[in-house]
Amino acid sequence: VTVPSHGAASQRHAGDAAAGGRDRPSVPLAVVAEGLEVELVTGEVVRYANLDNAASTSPLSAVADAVDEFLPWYSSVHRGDGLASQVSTEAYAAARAVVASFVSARETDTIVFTRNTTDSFNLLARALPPGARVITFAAEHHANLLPWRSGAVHHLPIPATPDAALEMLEQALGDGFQGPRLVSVTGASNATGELWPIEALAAVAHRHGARLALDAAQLVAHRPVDMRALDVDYLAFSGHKLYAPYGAGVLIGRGDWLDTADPYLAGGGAVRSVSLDDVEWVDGHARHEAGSPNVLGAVAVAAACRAIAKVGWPAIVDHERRLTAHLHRGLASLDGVQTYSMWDGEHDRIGVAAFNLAGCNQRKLGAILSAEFGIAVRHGAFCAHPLMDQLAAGPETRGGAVRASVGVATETEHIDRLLNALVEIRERGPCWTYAALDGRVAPDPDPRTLPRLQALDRCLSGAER
Ligand code: ALA
Repeated sequence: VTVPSHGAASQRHAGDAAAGGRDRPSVPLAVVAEGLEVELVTGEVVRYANLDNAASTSPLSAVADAVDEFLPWYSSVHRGDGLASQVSTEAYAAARAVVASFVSARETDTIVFTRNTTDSFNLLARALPPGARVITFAAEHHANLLPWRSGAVHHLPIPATPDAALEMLEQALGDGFQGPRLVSVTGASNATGELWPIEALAAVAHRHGARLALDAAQLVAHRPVDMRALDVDYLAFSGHKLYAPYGAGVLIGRGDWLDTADPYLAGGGAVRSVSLDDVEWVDGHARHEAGSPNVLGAVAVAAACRAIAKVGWPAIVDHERRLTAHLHRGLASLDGVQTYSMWDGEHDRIGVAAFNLAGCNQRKLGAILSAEFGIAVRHGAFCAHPLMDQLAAGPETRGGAVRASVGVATETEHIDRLLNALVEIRERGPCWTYAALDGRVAPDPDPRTLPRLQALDRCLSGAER
């Protein structure tokens, strides 16, 4: 085993000084994971460079504080006579109102707390009227592809430009079908970060009498989402990508289909009356939220919405645009690095970049970045197999890539570290040995010790399966 000496790369990435080198995030939104340090295979300890925000985010400190303060008062919602139950019931209702205001939902919209975006789309798929047709694009995340397959779904090909998306939709909706139709599309690609023309797509959908559902899983933490201005009929997102990873997501939208559908979950809380052979279901959000709700998750989502609204979008968008430009410019300047986009030319995007490094498969590259540089990325097809099969086709990449993604806590230094790491790996390969292990690539040997988390250890140590 050779010991890496990472300062020795012959060619440092040129962007360091210009971009300001190591800095603090310019957005005053602290995350709980700030200052996290990780061990490298060399034994060196470095600050963790989390470039995997598109998958999941650390909670904002404001979110964790709100949840911690609430915990002693946690109790049943709508089910108890105790004071804590009242506090919980009010917190749950207030969380719904905060979320509604954060995305400018209409007064009449139903707001259902779900588990995540996937859950939200499964609920909406189950609430489609009989005979409804769904139209979506092949570029979608699996959460916005698979739930629709229980009915009639038409997949439009990946458009060559945003305008082509509008033309394709126009054509698809002009087929004379008279029944209910839903167009379901992402706001920002989780693989490339590119922003879809949602307002224009909604206008096309509505002109043809169809509705539009927006998958805002990737968008909602990075750009303002205004349901009224965009004129979208449904909106789905996840708390865990919005700095509120406590198990709640949201589906917001028009109540008629939701009130007519069978409850997503059958059980207590969703009913007005029950006899042994009959049941009367309630309308509104409660119809689809049977069982004790995830009030902690809902409070967390609301706390994240409030914290973001307080800081304001300009600071967040400016910070992320600057980092996104630095990331993409840096990757484009590196020989041997191929990045992926659906559309040619300059398009606005959130801070996501998918790329491959020639000569190093993506599984191994992800492992090296973690083990030798303390950088967290995701590799693979990002639950967007049809998209990545097209973008990263070829025997070497086989529909996969490495993805770096930024958030409010990302620093220029994290991106510089990634760019420098790619130069080093390209020039001299890994400095450690790696082996396939349980379907992934891992350092072999792996001398890193996992952190001792005492409370967690007390609950989990000794567990065997
Ligand atoms: N949808 C998440 C991602 O893109 C998990 O990584």
